[in-house]
Amino acid sequence: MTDLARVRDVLRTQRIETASWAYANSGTRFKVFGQEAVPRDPYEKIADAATVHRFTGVAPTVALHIPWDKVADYADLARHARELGAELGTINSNVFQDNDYMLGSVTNPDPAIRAKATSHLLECVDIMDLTGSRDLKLWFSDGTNYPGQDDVRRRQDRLADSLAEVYARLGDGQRMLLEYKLFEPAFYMTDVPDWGTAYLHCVALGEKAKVVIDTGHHAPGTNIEFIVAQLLRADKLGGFDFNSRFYADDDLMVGAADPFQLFRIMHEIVLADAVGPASGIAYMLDQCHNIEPKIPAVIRSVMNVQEATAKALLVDHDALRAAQDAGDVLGANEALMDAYHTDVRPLLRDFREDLGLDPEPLEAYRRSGYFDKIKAERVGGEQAGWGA
Ligand code: LRH
Ligand code: MN
Ligand code: MN
Repeated sequence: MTDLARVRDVLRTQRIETASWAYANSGTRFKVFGQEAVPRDPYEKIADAATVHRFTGVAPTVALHIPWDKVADYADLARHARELGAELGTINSNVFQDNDYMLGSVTNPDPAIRAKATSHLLECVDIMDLTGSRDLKLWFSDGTNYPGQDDVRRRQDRLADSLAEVYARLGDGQRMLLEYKLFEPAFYMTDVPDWGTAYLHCVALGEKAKVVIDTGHHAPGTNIEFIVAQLLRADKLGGFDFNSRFYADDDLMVGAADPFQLFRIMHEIVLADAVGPASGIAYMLDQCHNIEPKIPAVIRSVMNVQEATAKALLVDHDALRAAQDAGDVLGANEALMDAYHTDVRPLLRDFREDLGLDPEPLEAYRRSGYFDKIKAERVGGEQAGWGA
């Protein structure tokens, strides 16, 4: 039997990081629909992230993206976050929006362009020193569009050299998280396309290098929880970029397209006793809210992760193990599905009340008047967008 008090204890340790770009305008290559009251600078993005934390109680940190969140004084930005009850989190690098990177960044055939890309990654570590961030997250758009365009192995060597230079710059307590993505913007071959490639580079670098699983970066039908289990075994799971996909890298709200997949992922995490920060696994949202209101969408996403986690915590592990060991296929499946079908919303309402929060974060946010306040305040200036 599962003890509900234990479920709540574990949930209390869970932290979910939100992304600064989730609060900015975003869209597709066809159209970006601007929304009212969108932040105009990193300070306002952090204010929105702090608001999500105020109503959920489990999302204190916000990930920054450099240069989208470039400021003159990062220590001041960190102070601003603390004043609002939040903290700065992961630093995301950007070597994909400069004309020089058309043929790649750290894998580019031109050594001068590779040096430029590596120096940006090093600058991100300098910023981490100022913000107190633990993690540098690296995602590379590098790849080729045509067979023969460049030499696959030489590109891997160039990538390894750049990563090694940045790895050597990491301070005590700092980590490098390497994110993979199957395709896009490169279409024939991506230089870090899968967890195996990311894993090989991380192993070569050392224990401060870990793999990030972005749930939207796989081929349809990929068994992501298998990858989770494999990286957990190897102690190489650095974190998640949570989101949902229907077709490609859709960046929709986590748990919206496939809540069952999210549950299966969290089941592996619970089995490894890795829900809380002590595991060193970072739980981040990497989402874009193109047509829905952004702050409520982030609150909803945090709640979706909590619901999947609560269900995973309700799995009766004794019954599951007994059925597995007895070769009872249906019994084992039932042990898992029983937990998945449980309505955990009452449990989470109690959990929030225990934390001194409103049991219904979305309603509480709507009642709070925060949106009207920022609508009145954020007049003039230019709204931040994905990429600005
Ligand atoms: C690219 C990506 C990556 C993040 C984000 C800004 O696919 O989703 O995960 O760095 O863009
Ligand atoms: Mn991502
Ligand atoms: Mn992505």
